[in-house]
Amino acid sequence: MTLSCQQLLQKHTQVWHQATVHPFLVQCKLGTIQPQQFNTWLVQDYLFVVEFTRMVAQILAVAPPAHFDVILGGLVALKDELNWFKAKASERQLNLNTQKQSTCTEYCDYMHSLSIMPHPVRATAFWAIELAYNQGWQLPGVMPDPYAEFADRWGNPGFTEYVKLLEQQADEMLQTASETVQHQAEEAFLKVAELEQDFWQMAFNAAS
Ligand code: HMH
Repeated sequence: MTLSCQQLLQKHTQVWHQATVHPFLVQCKLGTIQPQQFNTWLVQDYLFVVEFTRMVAQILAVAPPAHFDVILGGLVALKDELNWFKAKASERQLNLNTQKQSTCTEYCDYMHSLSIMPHPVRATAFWAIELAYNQGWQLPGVMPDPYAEFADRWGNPGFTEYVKLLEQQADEMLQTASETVQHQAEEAFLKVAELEQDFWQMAFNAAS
């Protein structure tokens, strides 16, 4: 039997819930997140997205040409996102030229470690990373300002559609993957889920 993204979500509901539902996001929705917590997330997520962009570029380099359109669209969105992060940081007078916290480093190192994995594993991780934010920022419901803009960036219908296309691409790659590679894809999904939870917790811990 071939593995699919939906099967991963169904098999690991608990870990995925922990990756996408966190007090950090609940407190954004309630408007009670502390600036120090939010700003920590903002700076660390910028540093994460820089490395994530490199990961996506490397995936493009090995993807079948039929997948280029979606991945190139993702890279264009990341170009915009990196500039947007810089604008948001500047509004808040945050310095982006700073060190990664250990959780952020661990996540970035993990993304780089995927470069030696077979393409189906990387496509699955790519989908999971984007789905985590797509669901995470949507699940709490409409957020108050200034958080609405952040929730919309990853929760908007266009982004949801993009994540569905990434799922189709990952599923297609998994269909012809060996059992070993399918197992590696499942491990990657679980690792992404764990790191997502840790990332929220890292920012949440920045409370004064
Ligand atoms: C930690 N995961 C993290 N940051 C992001 N910007 C994304 C995922 C994007 O989907």
